[in-house]
Amino acid sequence: MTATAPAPESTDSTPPTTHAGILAWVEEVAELTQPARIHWVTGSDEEWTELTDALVETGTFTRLNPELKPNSFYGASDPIDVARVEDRTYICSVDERDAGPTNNWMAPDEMKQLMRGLYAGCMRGRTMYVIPFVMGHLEAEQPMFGVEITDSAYVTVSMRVMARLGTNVLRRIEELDAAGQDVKWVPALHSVGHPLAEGEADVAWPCNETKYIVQFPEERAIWSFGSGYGGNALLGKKCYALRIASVMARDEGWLAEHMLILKLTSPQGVVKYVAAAFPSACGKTNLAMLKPTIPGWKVETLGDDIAWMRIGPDGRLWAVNPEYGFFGVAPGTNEHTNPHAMATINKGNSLFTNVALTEDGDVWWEGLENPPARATDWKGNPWTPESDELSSHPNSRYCTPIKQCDILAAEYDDPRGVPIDAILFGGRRKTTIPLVFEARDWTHGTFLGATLSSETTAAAIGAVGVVRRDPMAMLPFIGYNAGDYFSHWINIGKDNDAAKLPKIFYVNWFRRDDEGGFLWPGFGENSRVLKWIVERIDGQAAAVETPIGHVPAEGSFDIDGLDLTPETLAAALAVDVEEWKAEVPQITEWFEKFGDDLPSVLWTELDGLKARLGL
Ligand code: SAT
Ligand code: MN
Repeated sequence: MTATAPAPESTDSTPPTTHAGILAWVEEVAELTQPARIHWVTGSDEEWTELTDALVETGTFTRLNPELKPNSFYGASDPIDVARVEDRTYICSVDERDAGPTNNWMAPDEMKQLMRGLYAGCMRGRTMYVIPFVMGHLEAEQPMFGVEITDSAYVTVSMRVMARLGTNVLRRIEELDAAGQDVKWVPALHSVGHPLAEGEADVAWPCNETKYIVQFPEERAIWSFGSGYGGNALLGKKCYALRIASVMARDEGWLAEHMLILKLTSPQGVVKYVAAAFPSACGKTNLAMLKPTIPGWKVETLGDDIAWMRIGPDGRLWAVNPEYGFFGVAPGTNEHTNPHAMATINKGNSLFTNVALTEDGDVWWEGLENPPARATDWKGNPWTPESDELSSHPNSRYCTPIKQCDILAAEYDDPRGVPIDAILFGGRRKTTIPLVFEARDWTHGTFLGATLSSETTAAAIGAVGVVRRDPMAMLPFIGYNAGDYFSHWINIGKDNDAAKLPKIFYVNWFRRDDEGGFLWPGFGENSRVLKWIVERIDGQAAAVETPIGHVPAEGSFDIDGLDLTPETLAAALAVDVEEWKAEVPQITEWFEKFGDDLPSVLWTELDGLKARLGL
C-alpha cells in the first residue's frame, strides 16, 4: 500500500500509431491531465503480467492461490465506490429534451467546463493507459471501435477481460483509415480522480468523492471521473455498448439492449435463440448459463448482459454480444444456481472485487458452498460464519473471460450473430406478474417492455427492494429520450415483417406466496419456462387469453418430475385482476412523465388493458 502508482516496464513514450485523430486526442488529454507517463496498451500476456504484478505491489490486488484459481486476483474497493452511481450519470445532449425525463442532463459546454476543471492535473504521478478496443467483432462489417484513456491499471486489466483490445485493434483502425474509410471510434476518457503529489504514496483503491459518468450522445463521447467501479469505469460496457450505442441504434434502425443471449436446443435437435432483458442483478447471467433440469434440453451461452440486434437480409432480428467477458454478481452464485459460471471462474484468469478472501488464498461470498472458518471480509476485517456483517458486498463481482465458458455457443465467434426467436422481459416482483405470459403482438410486447417493473437491487447506489419502472431493463442505460426509445421499438415492428420478428414474452421468477416463500424454484427449472416458450413459437403449446396476454393453458406447462403441486403452479401463473387494476394507476403515472413524447399507441395499449380488466 506504499508503492507509487504502477508503471509497467514496457511503458514507452513513442506512440505506436500514426493515426492522427487518436494521436491528437491522446496529446490533448495528456496536456490536460498531466500524467507522469503514457502507456499504449497492447493486450499481450506479458503486459497483463506486468500490470497485475504492479497491482499486487501497490496493494490493490492479492494474488489468489494458483492451485485453486490460477492467474487470478482479489481486490477490495473503497467502500464509497461499490456500484453504478445513477444520480451522477448524465446524458449531455445539446437539447435538454433529447435526454428525456429519465436521465440527468446538463448542457454539454457547461459539463465540459466543469469536468475540465476536475480533469486538470488529475493524472499527476500516475500512468495514463491508452486502450484501443472494439465492442463486438474486429471482423464485423462495421467494427465498433473505441479508445479508452484511463489512469487506472485495475480498469486496464478489467477491460482486457471484458473487451477485445490492444495492438490488433489499433492496426485494424489504421488499415481501414489508410483504405480511405471514414473510421469512427468513440473517445472514452476515464480518471479515478486521485492525483499523486511528488513522492506521495498511493492507496489500494484510488477514487474521488466527486463522481461524474457522462455521455455526449451527438459527439459519441464519454467522460468519466472519480470511480473505479465496473459500470462507471469500464467504459466499453454500459457507457458505450448501451448509452452511446442506443443513440447510434436509434439513428441507424437497430437495437442496443440490456439482454442476455442464449441458444436452446430441444431433444429433437430444434435450435432457438432467446434474448432476455432483466434489470441488473436479477439473474441474467444465471439464465444465460442455465443447466436445464428437463431431459434432453441443452442451453449454450452467447452473452449475459448486452445484445446488439439488427435486422438481417432475411428480415429476422440478428443479435451479437459486443462483450468479451462476464462481469457477474458473485453473491448467490454457486454449483446449484450457476454451475457453468463456477466452472468458468475456476479456470482462472479472473478478477474478484469486494468478495471475501480466505486463508488459503481463495475467494468466498454469501451463497457459495463450504463457508470458510475464517476469512477477511471486503472491508478488510476478520470474518467468521458467526459474524453479523456480510463477508462480501451484495454487488461484489467476478470478471472472467467468456472464452472459458464451457457452454459457450460456437456462434459467439460469428460476426453476423444469431437470429432471435424470442425476447423475454422480466423483473423482480413479489406479486402481480405471472411466471410467464406471451404478448399479443410486437406493439403489445413493446408496451410490456415499456412498463416493465422491478424491485431495485444493490447494482446501483440507493435503496434496495423498491418497485420502480425499468423499461426494457434499460432505465439507467437509455442514451436519449425514453419516449423516443419507445417509438423506436414500435417502429422496428412497423418497418419490418412482423412475422419474422421475435415473439415477446414476460417472465417473473420472483413471485411469492402469502407466507413470503417463492412460488417457483427458478434456476435450472426455468428450462421448463423456456420449453413452453419455444412450444408456443412452434404452435405446439396451448395458452389461454387473459386481460394481460396469453398464459399457459392447464396441462401445457411441463412440471413432470418437479416437486410442485398443480395448485402452486396455478398460483405462479395466476392473473389476479384486482392486482392488475392496482397496477394501472402506476402505469398511467409512469406514462404521464413523458407528455407528448410518449407514442400514442402505448396509451391505446393501456386503454385496451383497462377495458379487458373491466375498468
Ligand atoms: O457495473 S455494471 O453496470 O456493468 C453491472 C450492472 O449493473 O449491470
Ligand atoms: Mn447489466
